[in-house]
Amino acid sequence: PRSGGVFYERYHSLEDIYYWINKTKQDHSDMVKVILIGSSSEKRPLYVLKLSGRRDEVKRAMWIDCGIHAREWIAPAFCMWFVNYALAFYNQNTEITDILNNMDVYILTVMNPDGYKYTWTTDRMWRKNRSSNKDSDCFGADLNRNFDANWCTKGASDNPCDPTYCGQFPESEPETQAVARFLRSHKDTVKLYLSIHSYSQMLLFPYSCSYDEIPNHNELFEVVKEASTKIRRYYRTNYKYGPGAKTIYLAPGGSDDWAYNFGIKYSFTFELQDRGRYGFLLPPSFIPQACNEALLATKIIALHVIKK
Ligand code: ING
Ligand code: ZN
Repeated sequence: PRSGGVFYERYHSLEDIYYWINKTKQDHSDMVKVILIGSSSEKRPLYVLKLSGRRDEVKRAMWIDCGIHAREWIAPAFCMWFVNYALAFYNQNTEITDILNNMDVYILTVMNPDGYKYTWTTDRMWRKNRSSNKDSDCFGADLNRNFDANWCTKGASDNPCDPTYCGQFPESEPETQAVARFLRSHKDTVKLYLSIHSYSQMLLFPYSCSYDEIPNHNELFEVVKEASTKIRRYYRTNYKYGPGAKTIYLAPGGSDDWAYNFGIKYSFTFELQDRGRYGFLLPPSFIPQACNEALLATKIIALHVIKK
């Protein structure tokens, strides 16, 4: 059996994931805390797992969110994979030990629980959250168009019936607001922001909301280039890398651009497997490799931030 165990090689229902969060906290009470950061528009709780290694001085921290888009099932699977790996290999693997001893890790396993639930029950290809829109019968806003970064300009839609609907105003959605508020209240410690999506195999950094080049472009470019090279060497998978607007498409209101402008200078979006053969319907047999690729990139970036 692989390190993840068969549980982590499957996709899980929302109920299973809530159960898993609670079980993980109970089984690892020394390293894991659960923080309620808000609730979804259908009033489901948004729980963040806080992983810590050495429990001494004030530490820096990193943030990972998964499942901002409902249909991207590999993303929550990665958050679970990461937590399992970190807890299993703390004090066994030097890299994860280094990371956890120098940074607390905040993990939001399913940022969009209402949408995720909806993809299990009703529409597998749903992307947005499930909030009701006034003056429209269409539901949901795109949480990755709802952050305050060139909000609702070219690359987003102001039509509630579209999959990239930006919402009524920046942070109009409770899920967006919960994440932004948490990061605002942890401004001094969170140095690295990571958002997990699929598909297309890319390691992206700001900006997606404009073609402007960020001040530390070269540094972020070099670190994702190194990650992409290592992934290719270890797993023979190609990941493109670069700023979002040039590498994938112009997309305002994204979380990584907002986090960057807010002051988190290491801010990334990963697009996991695949490149379109299965797309959002990535078979469970691909979970281990897809997650290990993202884990490798996460380690490289986190270790870079620690060394700075
Ligand atoms: N891709 C992202 C999207 O929200 C993205 C691309 C990255 C946009 C970073 C904005 C910022 O469209 C997917 N697959 O969702
Ligand atoms: Zn996405």
